[in-house]
Amino acid sequence: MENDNSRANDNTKLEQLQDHTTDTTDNLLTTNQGLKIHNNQDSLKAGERGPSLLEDFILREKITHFDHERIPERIVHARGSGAHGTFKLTKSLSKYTKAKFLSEEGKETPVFVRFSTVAGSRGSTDLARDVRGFAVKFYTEEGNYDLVANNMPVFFIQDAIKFPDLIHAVKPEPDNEIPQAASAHDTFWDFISLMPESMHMIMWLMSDRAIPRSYRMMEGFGVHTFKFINDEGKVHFVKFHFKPKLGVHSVAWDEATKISGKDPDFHRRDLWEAIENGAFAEWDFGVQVIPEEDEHKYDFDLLDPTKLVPEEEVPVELVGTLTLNRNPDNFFAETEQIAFHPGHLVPGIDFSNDPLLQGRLFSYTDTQLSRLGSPNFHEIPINRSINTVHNNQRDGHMRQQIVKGKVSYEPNSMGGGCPFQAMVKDGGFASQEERVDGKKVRARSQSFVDHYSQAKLFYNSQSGPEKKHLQNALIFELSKVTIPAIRERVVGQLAFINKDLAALVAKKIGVDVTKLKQPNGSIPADADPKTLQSPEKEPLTKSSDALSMKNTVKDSIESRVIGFIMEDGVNAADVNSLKAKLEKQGAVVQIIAGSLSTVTADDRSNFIPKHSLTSISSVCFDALYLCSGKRSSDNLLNEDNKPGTIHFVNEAYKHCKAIYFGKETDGVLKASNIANKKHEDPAIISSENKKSDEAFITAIANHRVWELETERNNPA
Ligand code: HDE
Repeated sequence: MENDNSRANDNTKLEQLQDHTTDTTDNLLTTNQGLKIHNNQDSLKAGERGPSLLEDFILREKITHFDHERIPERIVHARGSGAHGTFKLTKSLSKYTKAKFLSEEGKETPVFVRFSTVAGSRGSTDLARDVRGFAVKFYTEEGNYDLVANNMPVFFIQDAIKFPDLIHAVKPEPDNEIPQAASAHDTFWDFISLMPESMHMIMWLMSDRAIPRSYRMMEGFGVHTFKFINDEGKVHFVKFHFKPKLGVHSVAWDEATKISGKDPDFHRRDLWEAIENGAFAEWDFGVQVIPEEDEHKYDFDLLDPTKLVPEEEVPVELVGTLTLNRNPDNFFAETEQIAFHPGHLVPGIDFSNDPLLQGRLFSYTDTQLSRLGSPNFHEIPINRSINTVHNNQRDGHMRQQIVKGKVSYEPNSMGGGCPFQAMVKDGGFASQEERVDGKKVRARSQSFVDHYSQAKLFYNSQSGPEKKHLQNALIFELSKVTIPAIRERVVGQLAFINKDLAALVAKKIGVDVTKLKQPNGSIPADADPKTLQSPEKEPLTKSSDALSMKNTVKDSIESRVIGFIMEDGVNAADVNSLKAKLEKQGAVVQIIAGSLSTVTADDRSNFIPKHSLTSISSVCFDALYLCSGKRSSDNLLNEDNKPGTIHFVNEAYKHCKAIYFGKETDGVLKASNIANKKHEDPAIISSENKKSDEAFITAIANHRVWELETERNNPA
């Protein structure tokens, strides 16, 4: 695939960024004042061995800048990676919304997307079991529109007032700052055990969605219900979706923990390399649209962010494509300094009264003030709107814009009344008029008090292997909880979702289910418990195909990383032919050998290994090819290489990956666990298979044979 940079550069936002981009190539070193520096090796001293002089402004400038080059990391979502791209509308939504970027078919809007984990620090591993952020900034002609989304469609809590509690519980514990980027600890599960409303989200968090194979293989969800408003002022409720063209795929938890050691930047590297290689990441953008009059038609409240709208009840209409096609030039200037805010709106989109969303509307600007340090953060190049900004706000730290004239107030006559307010017909934003009557109360709607039905829906919708992974995740996490009463309370919560699940987990974490006295939820001291009891309710939709990754797209091997294991004597013809076929379909082939020394093939041609058996492990690959050639196979089994080769193969087998044994590699097969396989396994391919190359490609596209996991993990 060719890297189509011309396409990547045709973008108004990128043009704007060019004005702020510099390149040191062929330039002389200067101070920040533009003074050319003659000596960058020695500070100014009183004598060669004497003390440094205060007058050394070059030393002072350099050290001072260095001393201040860190800013506070994001309080949540600190670890992230971003990329530029475009959003192309394929189907007009003008009957629902007047937002211009959603109205004109074919219109392209520049975007910057930042993916993130939530709990860990900036330097933490990408493979933590966690929710992923999926924040999209659309640089529209009407101003910036931010869709600050996650890779899971629901959230832990129903009201923003609980967010600091949730985050304090999941972050490292305050006395010893342990553990990093992990929810498997006492405080998180203590909080969860007392928050029944979290249980639907817990099902998602314990599922494989929390350990994606790639940022490019996860969905994005706006979570809250938003509103669309069209030209006539008619309102529809809307839920936003991004569906990855490559399908939704995950790694196994055992792999996740190992990748965290072998390559903690796994997702960041994957996104970066895919874009550099021209394998642009793509998502379909979709909406679930609900007429305003249907607000109360469902068995849940549309304003409750712990609920999703099943696709069986409201199908997702695909209306656009999001493509990420350009890596940032500078991580800090772009990915770190980008500032998202769900309150960055354009006409035609508005908020619902979801109490979680309402609280977010305060938080995001507030946090930028401490993170980026000034109310002028909108002037940082990555945050600038492509629509010019005119208002009477002025001054403040690091102000960049030079606004001419004497007038910075309104109304004014001295400035001719400018800048004028915009009429609605000229694109002025007017909040959707909504009648709101009510007593001032600190309370929650009774329509929010169903905490288990959609948790059941999610669990019921999972395939067998997905359920197993979810159970194992709960067992892993709860086994790290040191306080028995917390483990008991969580099992009590699980029992409201599925009794077998609760019993299974209980057995593994030392909880006796027969002795549980489980209160149905946490009850504030002054509340009437009856009004807060979550009912034992079944969801209207019993099971939803869209919630299982089993039903995802499995038709592509694009950008899958295939390890070719070889040694001297490898059959060059077979290697080159398979490599060409895989690369034609967009896969990435990487050569692994006993060492990084050049491999000499049977025809005296050479292969240069990218990795050695000891520098990487199978967890960093999607599939393996044991390259044809008796001599290569024998060399892979010599005293030096055998442990690495066999570990590689056995581990890939355990993780349900496709493994292809080329000609005359029986020796490796026999020495591995695969020799003992008892059942037909479509992802173990031998050169004797008919159309073996094609069978390998199909197996890679299928991602993993999760259904054979038990068999593959018990080879003897
Ligand atoms: Fe956020 N969230 N959040 N959040 N959020 C932040 O803003 C907050 C919530 C999400 O890549 C912070 O700039 C509150 C839901 C993403 O820069 C902060 C509440 C969803 C990102 C903040 C929520 C999100 C953030 C931290 C509950 C999914 C990363 C730094 C009321 C729909 C954006 C920052 C990026 C970041 C607050 C809940 C998504 C503190 C108070 C629900 C993807 O403002």
